[in-house]
Amino acid sequence: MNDINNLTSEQAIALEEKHGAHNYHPLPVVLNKGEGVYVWDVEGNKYYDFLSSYSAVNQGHCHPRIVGKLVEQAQTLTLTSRAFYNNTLGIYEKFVTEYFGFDKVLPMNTGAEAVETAIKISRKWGYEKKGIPANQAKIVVCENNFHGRTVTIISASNDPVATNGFGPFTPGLVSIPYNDISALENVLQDENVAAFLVEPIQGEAGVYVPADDYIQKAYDLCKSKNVLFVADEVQTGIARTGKMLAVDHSNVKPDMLILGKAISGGTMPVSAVLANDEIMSVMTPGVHGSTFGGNPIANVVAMEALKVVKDEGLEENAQILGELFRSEIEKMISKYDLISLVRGKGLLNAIVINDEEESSTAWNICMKLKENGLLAKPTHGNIIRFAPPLVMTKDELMECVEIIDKTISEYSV
Ligand code: IF1
Repeated sequence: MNDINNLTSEQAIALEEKHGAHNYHPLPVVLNKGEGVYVWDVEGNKYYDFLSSYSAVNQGHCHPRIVGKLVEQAQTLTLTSRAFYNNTLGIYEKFVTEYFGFDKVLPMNTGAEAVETAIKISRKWGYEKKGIPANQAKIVVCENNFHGRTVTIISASNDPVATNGFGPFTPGLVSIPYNDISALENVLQDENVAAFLVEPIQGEAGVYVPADDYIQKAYDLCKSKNVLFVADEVQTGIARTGKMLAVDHSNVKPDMLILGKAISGGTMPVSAVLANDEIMSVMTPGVHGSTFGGNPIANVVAMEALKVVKDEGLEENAQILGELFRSEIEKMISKYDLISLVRGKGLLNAIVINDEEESSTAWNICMKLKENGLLAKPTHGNIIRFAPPLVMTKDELMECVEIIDKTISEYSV
């Protein structure tokens, strides 16, 4: 019964129900294989993966080059801790800082860890470089943000599901409306603000793309007030929005860049915080760290994953296929009342279902999409995120469009 290779979906779900914490409500599909844009369930059914593990498998599932480096390093040296040097970390640090154009990188594991790291660096910079009085530093965030699940990060959240029952919360996090320049201007009157932490596109909130000039104006405001502009590109980065970074659409270079997810091609937890020396110099020996941060497997995997993005032209592919996808969905909007709008950039898109947020329509549509061979999941209530791997071809995308059209038409009758 408990043989990984002889498990039915029902058995797998029952095991998780009995033995696992119930902090998720997954779609009832049990996957056992992934390759490129496809995943398979334990009964052998094949699906297009239109979630990409929330933009972690931008390079496609089990990319042979990335997995090859993982296996090779895993058979050589997996972990040294940072108590000692190793032959991969310096090479990786040079590679990734030159790749994104920063002086230094602080390697971590999960996205949340990288966000926490950026918050710590911002505060320490605020005290030591900006002269903010001790323990008075403020970090400005946006309403409806998603930056992770730690207590400090949810202290910046206005989502009751993410916060209820987890207090007391970390002080010093100030929330303003997203895509509202005057709100940012007002809050930056406070001289104790050390940083503005922002998603260039709010993913979990429902793929909210701000006004074209929002990021640029926000950046300029921060610079005028000696406030760090910190971009959380954990979900929008690594070519997802049609450029290497979502901030590239605004020609903005953040003071601090937070990466995660697809920096490893979805093979293992790898994250990073990048900044220039004036900021990163506040991180002195012993002030911060992590057992697995910068481990040899992560280092070689991340280098290969980032090379694949450029070698396979994933930025341009995401840009082209994203425009095609949105134009095809726009045709459906004119055909069906069920879809009220589509929004996104590159291959980070979402459709809004024409029903109450509390309705189960979006979920039911995702269940029908599954029956028709495509996996997607609602974000909040009536919004369905569509984010396939960036290696998808035009023909594969058009097949997915047909599946979505068929599903919506079936559902609309
Ligand atoms: C889950 C959401 C997406 C992120 C941004 C930091 C993190 C995330 C912009 C933290 C992580 C993941 C978490 C994952 C589902 C997914 C997600 F639905 F939770 F909100 F993508 F929108 N910054 N997002 O999107 O990175 O610690 O997870 O590595 O199941 O919680 P992490």
